[in-house]
Amino acid sequence: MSNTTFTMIKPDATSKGYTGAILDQIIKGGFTIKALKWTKLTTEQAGAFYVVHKERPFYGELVEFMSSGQIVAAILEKENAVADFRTLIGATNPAEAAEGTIRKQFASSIGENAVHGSDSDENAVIEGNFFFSALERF
Ligand code: FUP
Repeated sequence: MSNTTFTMIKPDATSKGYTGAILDQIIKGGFTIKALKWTKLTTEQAGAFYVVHKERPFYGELVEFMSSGQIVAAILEKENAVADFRTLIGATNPAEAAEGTIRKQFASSIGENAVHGSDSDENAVIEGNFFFSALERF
């Protein structure tokens, strides 16, 4: 079990002004921010980040959406970070997300679901390294 995970606040949530409220819930949920970046992905960068989903029918839409606006990327620390963060954000489809979760409150659809959370310790490392150099974390 690792104590770090990776998240992005997605373009739907940044454009609706939810960034502050989402970061507040992440911090109140017991996570420490170890690295933080507000940026925008090119289609090539979004395609590379989600390459694991390349064969899925929603890949094109996902890449287009994730490069359509600003995102906030962060490395988070907490005991049992990957699993606890996925509990905090709720199910991929906000219609199925539990009451009080970030996706239940801020997401509008399975595609535009407000936040990303790594699904394994291994992917948390890969995804954190995608966005942050050693100088940008502590
Ligand atoms: P999650 O780990 O909860 O982010 O969900 P997945 O890894 O299954 O999916 C990654 C992203 O692909 C989701 F955040 C949104 C997008 N997606 C769709 O657009 N349609 C789908 O049916 C499933 C996922």
